[in-house]
Amino acid sequence: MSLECFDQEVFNLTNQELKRQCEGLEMIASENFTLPEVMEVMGSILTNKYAEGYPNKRYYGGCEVVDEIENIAIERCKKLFKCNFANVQPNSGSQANQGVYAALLNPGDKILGMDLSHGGHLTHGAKVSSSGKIYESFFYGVELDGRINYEKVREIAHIVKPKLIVCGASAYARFIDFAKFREIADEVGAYLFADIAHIAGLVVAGEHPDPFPHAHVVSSTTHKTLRGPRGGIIMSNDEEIAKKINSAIFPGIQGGPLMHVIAAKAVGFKFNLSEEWKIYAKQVRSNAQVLAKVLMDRKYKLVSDGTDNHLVLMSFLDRDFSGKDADIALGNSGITVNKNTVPGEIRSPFITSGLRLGTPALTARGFKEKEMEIVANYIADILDDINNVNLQKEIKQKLQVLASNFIIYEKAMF
Ligand code: DSN
Repeated sequence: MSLECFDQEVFNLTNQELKRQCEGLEMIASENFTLPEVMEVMGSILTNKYAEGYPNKRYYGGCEVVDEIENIAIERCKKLFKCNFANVQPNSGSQANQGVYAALLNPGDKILGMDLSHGGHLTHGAKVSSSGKIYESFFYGVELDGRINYEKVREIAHIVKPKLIVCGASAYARFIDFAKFREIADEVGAYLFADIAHIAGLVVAGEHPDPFPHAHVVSSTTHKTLRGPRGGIIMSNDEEIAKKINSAIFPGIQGGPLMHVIAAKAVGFKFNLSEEWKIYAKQVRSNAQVLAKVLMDRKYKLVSDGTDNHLVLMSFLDRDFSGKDADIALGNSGITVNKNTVPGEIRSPFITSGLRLGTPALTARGFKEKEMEIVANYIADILDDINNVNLQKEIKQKLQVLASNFIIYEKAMF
């Protein structure tokens, strides 16, 4: 029986979401469009199989086939990140990070990460996350110019003496200097952990400096700039760390791995290893450059005055509207973004003075510089006249026409 016949409610909602994704413009920096082939294997019978353990060391029978699949995913992941070890089992980026901490730290150990309100991530020690509850967390941030001041990181590290330093961010538009972070980590005897969830797709294409050989351990999600299925991965070149990571993920924090997702990760990695991938990643950055330039030409302030990667962070500290207002106005026009705090923030995290915009999903649709220029100008038009609901409606229609020329999924998936 088809899903349509069996559960019309969920079928209809899924189609509604498909329509939303296809008709609107997706500019949330952490979202992307995965491949139909990735979805095909993710929706396969592999979901039925329990496979606690690792290839050839399972606690269940019948794992011969999924062992092969996991080994393919591991080998492709290692090739992609040019490293000796990969664990492809984490269900998410957060669980990957939890696994890294569990492997390398004891409760109460000190960690130093980027402040959430400066572009860091919840799992980098935020007090509301287990990373800030189990471990004693300290933070570095960005300066008012929107950039990490590595000398300040060094000063804080020398005062705090953390056992682990986390680098990586969710809303940072500049390259991360992994070599500099390692220098600092070595000075204080800390592990360097790079969470490259946002930039992994650029890193593997040579469009962002590599965290290896600098980081002791690296984590990522597979669904952001990598365009694979939702999930997490952990990589290292250190044999001892590798052993600890494996035990921390299973049996430490996870049970049976999601074999359908691991297979989908393998399919995604195959795409990431192709020549086509390099072209995509280059275009993501080029589109972000155009977006940044047009917004700045239109007198909008960007944190750090531009971008090196796939995202821009707009600051409305000099405007009489908030990130939330901008998020709503763009949402009314069919452009999905998210409000974000900015350096020197004066509003609450629910209101904010900033907006984070990314180009990975539009680039996956085939948008190039010309289309980005059009979109960026529409964004500026909407924000210039933020209360003009008629303009928002008008632009929404125009953007639907633009989107219809860039079909992301050839046919309805359901
Ligand atoms: N939620 C992701 C992001 O939007 O950056 C991070 O986990």
